[in-house]
Amino acid sequence: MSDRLNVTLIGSKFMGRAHSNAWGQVNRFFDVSPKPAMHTVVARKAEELAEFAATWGWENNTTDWEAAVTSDETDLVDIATPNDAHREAAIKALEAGKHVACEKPLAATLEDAEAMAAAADNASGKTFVWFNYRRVPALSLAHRIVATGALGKIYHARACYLQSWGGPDTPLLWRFQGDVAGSGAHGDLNAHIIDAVRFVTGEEIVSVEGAIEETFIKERALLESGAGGEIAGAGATTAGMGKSTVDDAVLFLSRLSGGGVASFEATRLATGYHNANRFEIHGEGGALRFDFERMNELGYYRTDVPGGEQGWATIDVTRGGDGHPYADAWWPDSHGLGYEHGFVNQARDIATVIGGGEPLVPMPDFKDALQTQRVLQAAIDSARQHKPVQIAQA
Ligand code: NAI
Ligand code: SOE
Repeated sequence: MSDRLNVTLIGSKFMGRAHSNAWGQVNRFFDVSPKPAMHTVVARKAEELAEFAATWGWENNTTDWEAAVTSDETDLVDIATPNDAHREAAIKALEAGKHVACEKPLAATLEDAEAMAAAADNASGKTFVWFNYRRVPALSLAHRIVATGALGKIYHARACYLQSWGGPDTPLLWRFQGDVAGSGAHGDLNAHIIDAVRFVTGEEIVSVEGAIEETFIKERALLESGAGGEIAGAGATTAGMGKSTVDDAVLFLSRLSGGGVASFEATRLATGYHNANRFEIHGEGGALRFDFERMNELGYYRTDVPGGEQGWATIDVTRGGDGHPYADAWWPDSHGLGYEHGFVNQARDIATVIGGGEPLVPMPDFKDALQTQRVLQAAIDSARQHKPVQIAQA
């Protein structure tokens, strides 16, 4: 096998930029084998593509995704398109013998996710899903702490993902179109925190006991041209109104495989919060808490000291010298990491797994992400049918 891993990326906007940065940085900070090479970027607007490719360092660019995905020169297909486009590109790539790294949620629907996982089962290529927060050092460390047994039995997991960009002025972007996104805040944000709870606790979510799904903003302005700025569509020109066909918020209660309980809340209308991706885990031997808005910190409450000395400690997780995951590859201790580092860390682990090595912390593949998708679907079923829903386990 050549030591070069030719990456073909589909998508050139928000995640297109985040992934381009990751593939561009990974060999500078990590010594991986095979070495990712930025072979081809694919997007729909030919007029913007050449400049994008030049800016980020892609060797080739094309609007023909099928040719790029099946090309003999492609080793890994990286999918950073809206959710409804994941299935076709992933299955085409797997059938062509490629490795596939796909953005979250795995798909717009459970049916698509099942088809993708089945295709992965029958393929020679390896699969990966960009649940990037697993590779934020605080989450990686939380996973490791729980894995040592330090928290003992887990009683509670409490997770929320709170944003506020989805107000009435935000136009009818693809994230508000059910046939493209599959769901709203639910698949967009609950997917991350379901994955985080599964990853950190090492437990599965076995049932949804009750759920609420709400669409507050029923109609939004129709886009006339382009999508405007990233996520909230700022600067887009609009004409007329159209129906939003996704949730703005979904909240649900669950049971964990170890006997504990968990709550989840995702919304894009939490005025005052911009990217509050949070969890708290309470076990018999201690507790952990995290908030992405303070991503370089992990809260840890230990009960193995005298009661009078117990209290929340705030760990600065960027001390590579003290063994914090991924931190040693970056800057001297306590020099801070940002959003983009999680993606570079994941690029490191994707290349390592393709080369036959081990990721620093567990990597979600299509089968793993299908389990998160089952939880997403169970929450919607529970909300719409007003009843508890058991979740099939892999
Ligand atoms: P975006 O709207 O910023 O960019 C989407 C890109 O896909 C654009 O280049 C667009 O031209 C292209 N595209 C759209 N439909 C296509 C199609 N049918 N075929 C080929 N290309 C198509 O969207 P964004 O924010 O980059 O989201 C893309 C994916 O990444 C989604 O699945 C989203 O859920 C996920 N995402 C994940 C994040 C994370 O934290 N891991 C953060 C943001 C998005
Ligand atoms: C918008 O809600 C968004 O960009 C999501 O699509 C991402 O998955 C999340 O990580 C940040 O917010």
